[in-house]
Amino acid sequence: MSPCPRVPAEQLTQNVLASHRATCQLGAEDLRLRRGDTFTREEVSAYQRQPAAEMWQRCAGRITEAVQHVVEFAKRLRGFMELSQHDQIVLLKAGAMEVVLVRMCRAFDAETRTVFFEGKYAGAELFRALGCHELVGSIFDFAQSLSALRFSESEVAFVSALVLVNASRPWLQEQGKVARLQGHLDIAFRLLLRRTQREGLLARLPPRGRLRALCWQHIQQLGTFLRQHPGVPPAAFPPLYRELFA
Ligand code: MHQ
Repeated sequence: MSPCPRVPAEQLTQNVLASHRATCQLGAEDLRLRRGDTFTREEVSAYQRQPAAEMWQRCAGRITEAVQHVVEFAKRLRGFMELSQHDQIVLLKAGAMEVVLVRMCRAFDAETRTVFFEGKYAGAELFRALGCHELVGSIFDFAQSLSALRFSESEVAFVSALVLVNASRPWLQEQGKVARLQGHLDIAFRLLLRRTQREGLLARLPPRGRLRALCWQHIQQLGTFLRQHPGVPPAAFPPLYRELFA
């Protein structure tokens, strides 16, 4: 048997997976075990009876926590901290919420169409008080379509890294540097897929525009909410959430 030298691509793969594991908030096994632990009808209706403002703040709080973990993921990715601070911010502003939506498939049970939220699995109807039925439905549909791909943890890690390190984001200062990092990630991802006989996955990934549209819809809905509730100051939302979406 020939010795297996640690090629750089392999080290990068280890780094991407370790960064994901350290920052994914919820353990994959844990999430799987808790499937079926859904909110009772009473709990669901308590969420539904909340004032819209309260439910928006709750969700914004959870999304902000998730975004903070994505920022931590980025910082641990080899090469990311070597980009200019300006480009780090551009990539995170554009990609952090997209990564949250990719990560959602880990916390999603396609059989029951529920997502892990505040300790239990919740269906789309639990979020009714937000008043953005269509957006929530689209987010659930997206999670459903990713679930069908049956991602491994390594695959979620690479898809997340490649959503983030995207040289075609507007306003980058050192596009070439980002493109180089993206290229390394891309090669390592393809090697992993070949090794695991999952090459078919690439063709089945949702088009980039799908994620972009969801994030844009989220921003539009926040705008609509703020206009319809002039009594709710934007300051009621976490600063990072405001900075990204308001
Ligand atoms: C992450 C953990 C995580 C955290 C938050 C329009 C609006 C304000 C919200 C979860 C949409 C409602 C989100 C909180 C709803 C679809 C949002 C609210 C993976 C993703 C996950 C589970 C988020 C999924 C989407 C949720 C439930 O590691």
